[in-house]
Amino acid sequence: MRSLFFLASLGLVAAENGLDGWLRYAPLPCSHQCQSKLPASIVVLNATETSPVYVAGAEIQNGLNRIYGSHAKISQNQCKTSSSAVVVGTVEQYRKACGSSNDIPELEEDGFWLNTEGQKIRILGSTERGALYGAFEYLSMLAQGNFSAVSYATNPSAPIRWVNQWDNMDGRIERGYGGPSIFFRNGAIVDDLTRVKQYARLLASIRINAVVVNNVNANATLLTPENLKGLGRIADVFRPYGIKVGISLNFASPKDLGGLNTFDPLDPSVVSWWSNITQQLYQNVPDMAGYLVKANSEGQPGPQEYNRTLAEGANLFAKALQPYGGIVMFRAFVYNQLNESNWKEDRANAAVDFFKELDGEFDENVVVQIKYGPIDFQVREPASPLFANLFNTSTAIELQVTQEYLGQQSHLVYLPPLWKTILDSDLRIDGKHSLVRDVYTGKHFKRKLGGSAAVVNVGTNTTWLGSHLSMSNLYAYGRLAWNPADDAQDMLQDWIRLTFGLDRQVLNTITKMSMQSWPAYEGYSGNLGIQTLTDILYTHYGPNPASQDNNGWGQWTRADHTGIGMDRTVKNGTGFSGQYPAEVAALYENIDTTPEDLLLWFHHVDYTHRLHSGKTVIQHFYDAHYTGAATAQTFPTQWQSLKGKIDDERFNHVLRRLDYQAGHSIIWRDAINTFYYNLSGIPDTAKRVDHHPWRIEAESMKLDGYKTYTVSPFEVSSGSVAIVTASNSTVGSATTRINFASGTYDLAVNYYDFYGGQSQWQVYLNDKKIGEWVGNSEDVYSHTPSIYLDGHSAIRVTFRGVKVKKGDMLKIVGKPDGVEPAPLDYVSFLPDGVVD
Ligand code: GCW
Repeated sequence: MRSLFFLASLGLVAAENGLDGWLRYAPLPCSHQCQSKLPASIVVLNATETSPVYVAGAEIQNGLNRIYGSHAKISQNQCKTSSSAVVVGTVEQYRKACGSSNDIPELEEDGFWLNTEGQKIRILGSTERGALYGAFEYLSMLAQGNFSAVSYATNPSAPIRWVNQWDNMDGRIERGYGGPSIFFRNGAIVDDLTRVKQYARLLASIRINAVVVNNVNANATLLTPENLKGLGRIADVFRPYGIKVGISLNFASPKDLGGLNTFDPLDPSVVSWWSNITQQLYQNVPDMAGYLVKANSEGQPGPQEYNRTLAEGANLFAKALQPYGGIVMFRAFVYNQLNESNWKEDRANAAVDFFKELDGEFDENVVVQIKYGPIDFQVREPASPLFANLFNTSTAIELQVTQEYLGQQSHLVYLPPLWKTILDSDLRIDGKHSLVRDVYTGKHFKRKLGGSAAVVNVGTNTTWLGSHLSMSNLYAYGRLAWNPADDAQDMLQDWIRLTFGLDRQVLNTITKMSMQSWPAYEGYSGNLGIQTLTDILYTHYGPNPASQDNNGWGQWTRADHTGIGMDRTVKNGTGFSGQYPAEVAALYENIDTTPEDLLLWFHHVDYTHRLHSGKTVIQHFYDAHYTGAATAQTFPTQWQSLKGKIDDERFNHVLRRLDYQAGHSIIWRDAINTFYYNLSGIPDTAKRVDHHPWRIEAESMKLDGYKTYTVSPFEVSSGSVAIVTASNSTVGSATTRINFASGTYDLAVNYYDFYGGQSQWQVYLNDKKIGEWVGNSEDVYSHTPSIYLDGHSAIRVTFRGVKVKKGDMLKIVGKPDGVEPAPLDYVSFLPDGVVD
């Protein structure tokens, strides 16, 4: 114990790989006051080792030991209310074992009461699950060095607090950035479920009560007898943590797997097929949470193929599940391909168009699961108007912890501030206060069911999501599912203390970076409600604004030479604004009252349209991209100030990503600005866009073994041209004389690193090697790698403090590997404080 503190005080913090997430129970000093508050024993009111109450006791024992080195013994079922003990169980178990007690408040389902009086601690849940939550809450206090006396009850805002994994049966994860599946491999459930147990522990600690283990783009083979058994094994691992298992279904399973000639939801053979499969599922998983269904969406089969309504489709499953108490989460993410030449067409209209008329037709155990915005997890969207259009239907909100459109965990983006813009939106239903969070939790329309689901997609990587810092999003998601009114920064700070310790500077620095991160990302990706502007036709990662338009996906910007934005007004556009209740509709209908961060979501305007600030839209774009990227440049330096305060393993892992993000934010900045400059012809009043005084283009260097290459899209390359080796076995070199004034510079090299090879580059100054690197980013970072030279593979490496003399020779040698021809875009010589 003592030696650990000694090491910590020397800055030799033990290496950590992230596996324990925020449940590390890192050692803390225990003062006299702390000693007097540590319970000597733990009483568990259920002795069955697989019960959540027993798990709670074991977790407390482990936590006390790891944090404070204390050795509390677990005793079972005997109540020691007066001595130094923590008692954990349900209220009912407590009353049985310890006699009646009238100080315990009324609790709702899964709620708990935490009562600490010196060394006497009571953690009582309305259910065993609630007791486990209380235990984690108590441990969270201890791990943050908090010994205050508390006595309070807390209850969940809603019964549905789920996560959705988009894991495929072959072990790959759709939009997964943390490695392959912890559940599946080669079409079957994995044998070793150790990681599943560790995931269960993390999820239980943030009060998640169900996990859907497979992709909504579902494979019917999950329902083979062998896999049903495997699901049973998964459920057995989750059960002690109070977590139920649910599965995604493929609507066509009766035909594809069952051999029927139809999957018509009203056909009796289909109905009995599903009821039979459901029965078999419950034989294997007696407490299964239910089904998640994506139907008639993005190529998935559904009831509409038989001219049945989506409600008829949902009710098919609802009826099969009803006898077992299961529920159907039916996704509202249903839309068709559209024609952009029709000014009135709009994918944003789809959810209300499809679901409003079905209100009241869903069975009681159906919950319509609605993505937070009308399109698809964009950097900014208004709240989905469907929340204001279902008066007699239970709903849940769908969030995305996995950062599909938000940097794919290779960029730091703390999401709760974005989520809060939706959760706290007042929809003014019937002219009355109606926050989105009161709608989906069931409060507003007085519905029993409701809640949240988040796409999480953890994988086998020890960081779970691909990056240590992105775990704050998972942590905060759980907190918001319990209480959507929680504050984004408060949740973050709890997570920081639990994940990185109690040092003030660590707390302040990570808080600052995280709170800056979403606004920065919005700054350098898509502004004023135009969406993320990523490549929607490929990996959803790097910049490609043109990909939004001229296709049927309906994520249009309608950008042309004079203007940009979707006219979603009733007056002149797609009519989308009219899907909101009157007051909100009026707000969005009028360009003067539309919040400016959603201006281009609702209105098509000229680039010269003036914002309230007096700036034009185009100038706002330019400025926001510069400001956003400038903020990202500060992240590595902010992080570096924590060296020695965080173990090297996590410190370096994070630093590498932040360095990468700083470089990629410049690629974003330049691509988007160049694209709109090119389209509008309107120059940046600050003369930054397409003006790069510190750059030397690779194509302008003396090339040997390298040739020029025209990059597509043009805007992701400086000057739209890069260089690649003449063949995939030729070593190339690019040489140039340096004409900048003698001095010390940071040397940035922009290149492309894609999947399918690990090229090597070396930089020489007057024939002296000053740096080298390998194109292995596909193994290092978490985003989906590209197989092209594009905005996803564009990347920057920086060598700091390089001393150069005017007239020195710079040479870069590139050695291709596989299909990757050691591509180079440009170099920048950056004087102190310059970002170019
Ligand atoms: O955001 C899109 C994703 C798809 C996903 C789909 C959905 C699972 O790009 O990968 O499919 O949404 O939510 O169904």
